Amino acid sequence: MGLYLLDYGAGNVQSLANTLKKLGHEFQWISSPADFHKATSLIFPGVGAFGSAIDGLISRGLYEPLREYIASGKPYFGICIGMQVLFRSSLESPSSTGLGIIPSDIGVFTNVDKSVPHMGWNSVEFLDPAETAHEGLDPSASYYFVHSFRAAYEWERPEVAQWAHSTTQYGQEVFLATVRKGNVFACQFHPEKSGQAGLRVLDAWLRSSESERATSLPTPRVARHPKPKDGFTKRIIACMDVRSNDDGDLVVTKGDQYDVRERTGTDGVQAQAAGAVRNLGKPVALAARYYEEGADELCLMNITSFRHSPLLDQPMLAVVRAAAETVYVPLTIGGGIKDTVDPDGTPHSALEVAGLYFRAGADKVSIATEAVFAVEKMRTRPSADGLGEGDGTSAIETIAQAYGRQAVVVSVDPRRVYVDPATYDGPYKDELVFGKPDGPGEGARQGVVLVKGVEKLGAGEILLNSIDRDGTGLGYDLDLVALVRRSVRIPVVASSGAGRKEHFVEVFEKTGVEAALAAGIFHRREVGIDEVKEALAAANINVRTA
Ligand code: 1PR
Repeated sequence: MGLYLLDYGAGNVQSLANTLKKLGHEFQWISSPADFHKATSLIFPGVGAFGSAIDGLISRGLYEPLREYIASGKPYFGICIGMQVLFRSSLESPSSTGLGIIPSDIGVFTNVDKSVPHMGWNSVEFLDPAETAHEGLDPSASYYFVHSFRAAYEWERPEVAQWAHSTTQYGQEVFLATVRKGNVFACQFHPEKSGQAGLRVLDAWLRSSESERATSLPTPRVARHPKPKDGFTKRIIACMDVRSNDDGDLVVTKGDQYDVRERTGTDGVQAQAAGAVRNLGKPVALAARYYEEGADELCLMNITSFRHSPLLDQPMLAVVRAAAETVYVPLTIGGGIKDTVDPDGTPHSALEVAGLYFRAGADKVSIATEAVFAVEKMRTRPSADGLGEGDGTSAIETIAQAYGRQAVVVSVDPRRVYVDPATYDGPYKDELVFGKPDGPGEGARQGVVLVKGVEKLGAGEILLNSIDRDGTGLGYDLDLVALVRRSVRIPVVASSGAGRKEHFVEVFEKTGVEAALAAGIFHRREVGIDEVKEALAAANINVRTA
């Protein structure tokens, strides 16, 4: 008897489990249809794609029992896909049949006025201002959303509107952030990834009595027209490059233009031997610090040679597991997301490797080297748009298919190379914009081919580094960032070069990117995340205050 979690075998459900433990709630996993009878309340942390969720439920014999559980009147809390499966269908997987409890269909965001997926922190608005059943939600807080498909708010259809509990605006679209009726409550955002605000939502639901929940709400039938500006915030991401030092310990390091070895014998924090791997702290402890300091997202990059190691010897998995126990904002893990082979010759696909990281507590994986190979390969299969065609086998395609494109980040590491148009005879001639030695050169242009290619293959976000700016503190490479931002419709994270809080204001104002990442200045405590956010707020840029 008691609280059960439903896991259909995809995505990061570990984070929810960690959250519940932190909140002091005991739970068990649904492992067979019979468990639904034992459950007195159920949380479905749906992660991944609509189709794979439905397929996962069917193949485990859980589809009908889930429907019966909800019909029985016992409390149900759906998260993200766990909300969307309540609908009849989704454009994401048109051949899959949803539970059909809410008589409407999940549509897709337009990317005409905004980047898609909707990835980041946004606010919610109650439909009935007199609403008292807030379920722990706070209209002044921000919650973490990550999805391309959404339930439109159909206020003129009473059979759908009666489910509407709160809405969110993204660009000029208003969609359902939460639904609530009788024993059912579900949210499109991830409370387990929404910091303290999200923990309060989960805690409130878990603590409210069943009798309270069983009462129906009055049907909210108010029109909700888009406001001029949405509540979407710009994200500040702290990045930790992790590698083993010469003693074999895993440390957070930081390069200057990707060189992580000490030149001077000091890293500004402590004296170190020249030639040693720069050591800026322990990854799990630093991750906890950045969560507490208000980072909107964290990135752990495995930059050591063990990113080529077999799965059996993968210390980054333990780092992710430990970090996910103290960090309640999204976690991206990069480095080594590729096909690997165990010493006994057993092959593991990039999809399997990614799956291990998701189950350890990562929300997104970041792919670099394999993305370059995939785009080179797709360019050998001609297509009308000139980008080429994927063959469905790349890491990007297979992971996006199983976990949804929002779980796949592609990390790009361009370096500027000035090419003289009079002498250049390389493969990208038609795509090059020849300019001054300090304008976008070949490196940037090849980067554009790469980002357009990975977007077509199914990447959900671009993490744009710059080898030239990395660790320099000179500010982001604004031309490069703007060029990439213009070239794709998925979110772009600017990285490399942040040295002052003004650099963050500048990159958002001048390029329109969705997020800015920094490493060195945060590690060395030169600028605090709170100072960055204050500067952004003062410049009228939306930020989340934790
Ligand atoms: O190829 O899929 O195994 O992924 C490897 C990943 O490791 C890539 O994402 C690549 O960017 C990263 N990487 C590889 N070598 C290094 C290195 O530093 N020697 N780090 C490296 C990339 C850049 C950022 C850094 C920003 C901000 N480091 O991680 O955090 O530049 O720094 P700043 O704010 O201090 O300027 P695969």
